Amino acid sequence: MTTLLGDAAIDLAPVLADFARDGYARLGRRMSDEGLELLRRRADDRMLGRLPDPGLFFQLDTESGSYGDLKFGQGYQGPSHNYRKLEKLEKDELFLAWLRNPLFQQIAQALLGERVVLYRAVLMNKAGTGGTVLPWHQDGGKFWGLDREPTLQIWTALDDAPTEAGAVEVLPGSHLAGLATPLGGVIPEPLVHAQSANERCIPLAARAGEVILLHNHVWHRSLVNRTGKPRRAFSVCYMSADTRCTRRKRAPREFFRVF
Ligand SMILES: O=C(O)CCC(=O)C(=O)O
Repeated sequence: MTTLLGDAAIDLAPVLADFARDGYARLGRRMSDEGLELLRRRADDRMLGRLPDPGLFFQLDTESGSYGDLKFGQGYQGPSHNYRKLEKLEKDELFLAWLRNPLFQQIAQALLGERVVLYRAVLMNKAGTGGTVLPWHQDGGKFWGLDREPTLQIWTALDDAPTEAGAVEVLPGSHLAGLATPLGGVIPEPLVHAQSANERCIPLAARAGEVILLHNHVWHRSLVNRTGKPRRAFSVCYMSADTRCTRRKRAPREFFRVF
């Protein structure tokens, strides 16, 4: 397998201290140029249907940029660069190789213990035509159907993501207050105003290949892409292998073992 990971060494202690305090931490540029090239091409291949589908989840984006206009449950709808999300990317050997890289292993095991599983591995795409606003949210709560809260997501920019491309924005330290609502997910507007989140947020502009740790409870959002170029990122949620799925309507999920 080609080397996806850059070779610069990193001292993790300050990164993990930032993560604990702020709910996010920058790891710098970690994916090699070769890795970027491969994963971008693979993202295109998947969206354009150039490869057999191993059973990925697809969600087409809106034309309006409005979150309320998103449609769910429609799956793959033919070749398009305008898919907003591709999930289950652990089924793709290149994305799997990236999410299993030794740096991520070190971080995940330091934070979660030796045995680590995957909740999700998602390509988040804002096509050159704009994409959609992703409102303030937390990635956890009852909606996720887990017996404990997930805490670690590792986000990798596959393209440059300056603020005007719809970079991820965070409200630093907001994870320390836990879930804003028991359900989790999108944060109700009155709470957003009460926290002056729109005024106090920090945009995490990133260059292609940069990696950012995101605590699931840190309030985060991303706006539309005004650059005319795609803004793709790969986001992976890791959990302790002790985590159990609590959903009842369907058979409980068995989580994919990563490390
Ligand atoms: O990349 C984005 O626009 C959003 C990322 C995000 O919400 C996540 O990784 O949980």
